[in-house]
Amino acid sequence: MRLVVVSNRVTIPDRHEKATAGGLAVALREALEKHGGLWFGWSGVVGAARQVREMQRGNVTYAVTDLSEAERESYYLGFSNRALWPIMHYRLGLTEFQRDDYMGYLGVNRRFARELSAMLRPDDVIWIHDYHLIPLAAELRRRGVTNRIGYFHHIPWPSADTLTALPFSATLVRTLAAYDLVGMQTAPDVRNLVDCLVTMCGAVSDGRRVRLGVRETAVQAFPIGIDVEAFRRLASASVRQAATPLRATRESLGERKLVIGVDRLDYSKGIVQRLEAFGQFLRSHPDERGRVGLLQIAPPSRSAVPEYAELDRMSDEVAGRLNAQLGEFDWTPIRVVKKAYSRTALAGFYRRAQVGLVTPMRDGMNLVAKEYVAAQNPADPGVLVLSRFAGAAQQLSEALIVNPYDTHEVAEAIRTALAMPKSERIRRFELLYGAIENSGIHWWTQRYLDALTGSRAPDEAAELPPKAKAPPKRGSRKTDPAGPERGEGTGRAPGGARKRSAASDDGSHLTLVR
Ligand code: ADQ
Repeated sequence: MRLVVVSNRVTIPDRHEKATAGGLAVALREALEKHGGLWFGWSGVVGAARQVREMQRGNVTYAVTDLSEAERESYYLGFSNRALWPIMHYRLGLTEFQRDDYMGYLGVNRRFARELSAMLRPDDVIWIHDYHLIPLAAELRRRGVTNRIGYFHHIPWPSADTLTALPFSATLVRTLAAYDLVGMQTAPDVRNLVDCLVTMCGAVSDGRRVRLGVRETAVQAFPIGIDVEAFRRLASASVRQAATPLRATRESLGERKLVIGVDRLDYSKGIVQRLEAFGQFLRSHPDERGRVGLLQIAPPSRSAVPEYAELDRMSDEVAGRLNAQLGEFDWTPIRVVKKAYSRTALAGFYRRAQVGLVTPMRDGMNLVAKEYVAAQNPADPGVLVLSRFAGAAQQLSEALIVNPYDTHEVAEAIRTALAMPKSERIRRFELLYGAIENSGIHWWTQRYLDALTGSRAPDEAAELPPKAKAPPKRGSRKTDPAGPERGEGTGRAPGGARKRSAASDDGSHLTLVR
């Protein structure tokens, strides 16, 4: 079999084979290398050239196509990011539907199908990613493609009640029946999608398989993970490096504690609400003033969409107001940094922070939550505060789970996290680490492909990860002892086992460019 991956954006690795992507892109690339493969999608370039360009890297072909300005406007900015993204995140008020955008979305999917089908071989297994490309399999089937085709949906799937507000939603949902396997992040997403297929399209389902007309589609949850070991090693390494932002942060913070937020600047991530919650925490607990700071790292994304430009302005405004109200001449409570950092620097920031504040209003999974856990020092770990509306909350129940709409609740969770005794922090960390380690990115890729290729029945393949190994033993912490000064970077996991790392410091920030 040859693997064909399709995603909205394709980033071609540079000639020096230096990785230029986050965990998901690296894992997909590895799967492509294992089977030999083709990665197809938008080059990221807007221009007149409409020919597919192919580049060979080892046994993987990267095939990219440009979008015209009109296609970018309608397919990408319009229907994908002004209609589908908000409605899938339950933000009906922000959902803007334009018929022309929808037509442009269908048009690009049709064109992708035409270009891709010309490159397909009979033994190809096709794996399509994300909401930009929902109708792609239906368009491929229309062209006579009979290969196995899977889809993975990286963002939440809303209830039928919500989705029906989107014009043509039933037509769009129906196109999912063209897939052999549809993967979702969580069990609630699976339930919502199956319900949509049944109530909006008249499908018949046993909850896991959906029959619509002559086609049968498996719908399963495959919670995405990270390369835990690789990220842990990056975090250890970052502590040893001399000129890292981490070192500068340590110098500028001194003994002060650090709360960290890391997100694309996106309204689904709850950044403004998080800043307000931190302000509330300082107002409710004046004794904490001057002793702790919030570092919010938020590189802008999709700036051409007005809601994102507005969020950019609002986050500056709220941080400025809170700093003016609560700051002192020698202490700034909130720092908002709008740039992307290397993975090593990011891992170092996570490790330095006593609290990871991950409070999206809705999120398919949220990999930052998992990265924060992976980066902790097992002997003196920080505490994860996590929104109940992140898919990750389904797995990471030992985090402090909060409702991000409740500013007071988040504020109190920050207080609880900062005051948590070390023994309790270690207990929670060990359980969280076990959870992410047992459902890492390689597990995810393999399980999905096993289910898609039929080498394992979909139900079985999507079962929960192997039971968490026994939590790392306390004694093993001497392999990764407390504090950067005390023997960081032994190359060992909390459990003490030496493992191979697949990571490198790649300087990029997003998993798949959105
Ligand atoms: P995203 O919405 O992009 O992904 P997330 O899962 O948190 O959200 O992944 C973001 C990635 O970007 C993380 O790996 C993070 O480290 C990185 N990143 C963010 N800010 C950065 C910065 N300033 N510098 C460097 N790196 C930065 C979508 C869905 C999620 C789902 C993923 C994967 O919205 O719910 O978890 O896909 O399926």
